[in-house]
Amino acid sequence: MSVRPQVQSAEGALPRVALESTVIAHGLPYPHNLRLARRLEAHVREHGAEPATIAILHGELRAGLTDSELHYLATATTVRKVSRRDLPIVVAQKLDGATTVASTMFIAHRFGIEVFATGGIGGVHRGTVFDVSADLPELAQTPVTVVCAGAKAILDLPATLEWLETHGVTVLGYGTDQFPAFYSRESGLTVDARVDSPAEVAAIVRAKRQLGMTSGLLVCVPVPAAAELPAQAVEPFIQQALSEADQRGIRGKAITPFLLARVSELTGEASLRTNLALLENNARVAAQIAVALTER
Ligand code: PSU
Ligand code: MN
Repeated sequence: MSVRPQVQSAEGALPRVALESTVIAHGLPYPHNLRLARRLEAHVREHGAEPATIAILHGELRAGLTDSELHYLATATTVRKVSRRDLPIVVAQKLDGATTVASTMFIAHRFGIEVFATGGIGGVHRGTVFDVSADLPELAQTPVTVVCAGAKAILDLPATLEWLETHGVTVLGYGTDQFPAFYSRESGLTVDARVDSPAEVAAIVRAKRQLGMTSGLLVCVPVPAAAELPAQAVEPFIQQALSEADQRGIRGKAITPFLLARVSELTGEASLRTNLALLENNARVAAQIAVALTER
């Protein structure tokens, strides 16, 4: 395991925010992905926290990457998408891996990082094939606060919320009563509580800790209104992407990157702009929460 010096010296002092790398290597096209990776780190710093982009390089768990390592993740085609089940393989075989929400949470927790910003979490997929993202059971078992824009709209959102409820994951709406739908601010589904400040989130994290609960916490931040895509506008494109994935037999870990890329093409990159805007916004909120957690 290895931590960059600035991240290391921040231990116990500077609040830290973990960032994932699957969105860089598999979620967004070059050069948007590299620009985004750099911007997320800058937003976290501007808000008083230290960013720690998580990845696995030559089998080593890493928290905090150099700019050339970010560049490598954004351009290499040999970087594997690593979820929890892939971790022992990439470590033993000394491979390079980009981490999903699940494996980023796992590694962040190993490094003592409590707050993590992402775009949209994985969840229960639509359709008849049984596919539930490893992000959900990770939220049920790893005590990291995940700041997201809800679950990706390509998923079955009601089923995803039901799964989280069953497994005891607290779902907060940040400035909203609704579970946001990634590209859109509203889904018609409700969260467990609305919070309106980083301090309110920090109080809930502390209460969870005092109760001895070892689950994660989901903080759902709606995409900024100016970048929102109305649900009715994106839904036909999601439907089309889903049926193309079905026809082409795309399954397993390839399905999420395929759907995100296809929806981006079909919306003339409008969904790409929305995806970037929500990621940047989540990094800012996550940094504010990390700072609030260090204040007593
Ligand atoms: N959110 C984004 N872009 C992404 C992802 C999330 O805006 O690329 C990634 C995350 O890493 C998430 C993963 O953990 O998609 C989910 O993949 P799967 O459905 O295969 O578990
Ligand atoms: Mn899956």
